[in-house]
Amino acid sequence: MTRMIVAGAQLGPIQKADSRGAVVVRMVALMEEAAAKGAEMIVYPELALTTFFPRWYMPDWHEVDSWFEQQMPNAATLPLFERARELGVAMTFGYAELTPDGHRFNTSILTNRKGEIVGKYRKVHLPGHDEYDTERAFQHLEKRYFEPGDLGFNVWRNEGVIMGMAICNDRRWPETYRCLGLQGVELVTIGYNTPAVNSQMSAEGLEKRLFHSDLSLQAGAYQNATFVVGVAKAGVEDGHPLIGGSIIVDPDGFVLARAETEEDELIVADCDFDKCAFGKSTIFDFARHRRIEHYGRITSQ
Ligand code: CDT
Repeated sequence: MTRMIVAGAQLGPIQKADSRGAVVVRMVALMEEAAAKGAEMIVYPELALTTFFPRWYMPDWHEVDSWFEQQMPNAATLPLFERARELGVAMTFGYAELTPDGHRFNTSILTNRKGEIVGKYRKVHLPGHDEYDTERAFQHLEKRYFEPGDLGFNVWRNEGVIMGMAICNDRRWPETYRCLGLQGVELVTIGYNTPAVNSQMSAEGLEKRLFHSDLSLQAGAYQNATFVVGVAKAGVEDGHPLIGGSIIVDPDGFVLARAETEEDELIVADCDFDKCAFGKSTIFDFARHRRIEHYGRITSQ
């Protein structure tokens, strides 16, 4: 029987001027709260160490690179890794990755309870645009600052649980969960930074954005018989509002825990991973019920 208390560590806003060190102090505080509640796994948001910098157009690539990490762990994040090892808490968090050969990715890593990195994911579905867009109320330049991830959707058996990662916009695509589901995933972790308003359509606001986030996470969980943890960076960053709404979802698609604020806030759920087996062996027994001869269009266009 595999049971684990899983925590989602929603972060409130990170301003442009906030240092990584200051953010890590906040992340450690949430980890200590999680450990006190018995959590063995903690999930932090996408780009957890900095403000959501893709909202800013930067012509100077030196400035761009100041938002990226060239090593993980590094001096700023080492205290987080050390505290994770001391507390025996596995974790996942997102950051902007600059590789030694100059590639930039929107990345997340997964550690075991010894603070060792066991998995890495690079965001596949990059939203937004790659040049300054005068038509938008604000920019979303992920396509300028990141390349599409080159690692695919993988899973790792970590601390007895089959875990997979995705990042923000990935949560809106059924293919994300299905690629992980086909590998037997039991826990999908997804950090996000989602603007509370649409930069191209003024009528869309917070309520609809929260609904679409829930809808995507709950459907992904149910249709793949897996737990899903979606964790926001929330609140107003330098005048730009991000949604909260972090949730932990069970394999039936029910929400087990939900963040109520747009601040640093911990949510926890006692996850019985044996609950994944029923869906995986009945209605979503992929080997018996999928009809792949009819799915060609999904990968051919
Ligand atoms: N970070 C991220 O992927 N955000 C997107 C915003 C889409 S609007 C360009 C999201 O899907 O939440």
